[in-house]
Amino acid sequence: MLHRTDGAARLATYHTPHGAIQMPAFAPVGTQANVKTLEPRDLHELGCQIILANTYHLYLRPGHRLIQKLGGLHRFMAWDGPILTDSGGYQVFSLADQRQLDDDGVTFRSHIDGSLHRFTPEMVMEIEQALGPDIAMVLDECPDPLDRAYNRQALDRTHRWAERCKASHTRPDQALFGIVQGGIFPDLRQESAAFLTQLDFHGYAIGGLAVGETKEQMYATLDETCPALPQEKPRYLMGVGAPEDIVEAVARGVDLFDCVLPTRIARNGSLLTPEGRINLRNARFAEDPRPVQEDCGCYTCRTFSRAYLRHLYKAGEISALRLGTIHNVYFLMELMRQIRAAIAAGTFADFRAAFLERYQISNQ
Ligand code: PRF
Ligand code: ZN
Repeated sequence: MLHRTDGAARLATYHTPHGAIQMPAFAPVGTQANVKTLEPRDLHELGCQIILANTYHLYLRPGHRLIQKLGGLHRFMAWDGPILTDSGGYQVFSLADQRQLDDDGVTFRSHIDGSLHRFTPEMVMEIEQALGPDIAMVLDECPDPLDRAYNRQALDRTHRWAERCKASHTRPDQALFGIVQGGIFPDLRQESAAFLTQLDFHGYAIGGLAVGETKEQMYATLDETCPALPQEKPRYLMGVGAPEDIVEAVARGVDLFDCVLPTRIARNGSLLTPEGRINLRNARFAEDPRPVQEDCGCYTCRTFSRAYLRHLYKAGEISALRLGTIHNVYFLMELMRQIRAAIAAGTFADFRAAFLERYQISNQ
């Protein structure tokens, strides 16, 4: 349900069988039915509203039938909030060995034991319906966003797969989202948005971005794509989670994000602050008595100094990974709360300008 807009930014509530999601929202990634270093009680305490899990990984290990037998993904991992599963299309392309793609589906070797498997739209729907997340994603192909010929040809296949996913999806308690592709090409994006809109999905993802194009190209593609999607349905930008990209995408009409960024960089010692990332392994923090972020309400910042956390990282203590992850996930949850508050107050443009003025973009 759309509550209000502020420019193109949207404040909405999306209802699932495991609770409501206040949007714009960010979903931490729990690829293997686990957000690395965190437990469900941590996720609740951090204010996480929804998490993402991966069909590709859970199908290969421990298997969707086993998870189904044990009561589905929610019970299996003891997380009672909303779950979204990615379809495996993207993971087959980025992780599996020896992929062979045809119009009917994709054959690949497991990155775990080399065994041979095949994903078709029907098989992926079978797996996602067995896993039982609140939101399932269609099988898609994510091409190089800059290659027009490849995107032209992949788009027709992605659209036929979307039709087949829709036709074989029968769980009434599970939402199915379509995935818009089309690289950085406005006409292909518009065609994709129009085609998927006519199939009437519960929500729409924007795929194929943050995979090698520039930020300017990604933002321009969002400018073209968002207005072509239905107003009343949620819009989900897949695999995006850098704070500056979230703010820019919300400004263009995106409602939902997922990314490994906060959890992955935390395990490297890289922590998010309103000024940008800091790496706690850096010698300049050796005697720093301050918390990671002065005004942060997370457990890590309320309890430990930068100097102590740096010591844990340098000494290879596993607690460092968890304490860093707690801060980074809290930072993103707090960013989303601030974004929602700004949209509610009609001050999102000011929030965006102030955030981007203060936040130094870096990749370390
Ligand atoms: N498709 C799917 N999952 C994804 C992507 C995609 O294009 C991306 C691209 N950023 C991340 N995850 N199915
Ligand atoms: Zn903190």
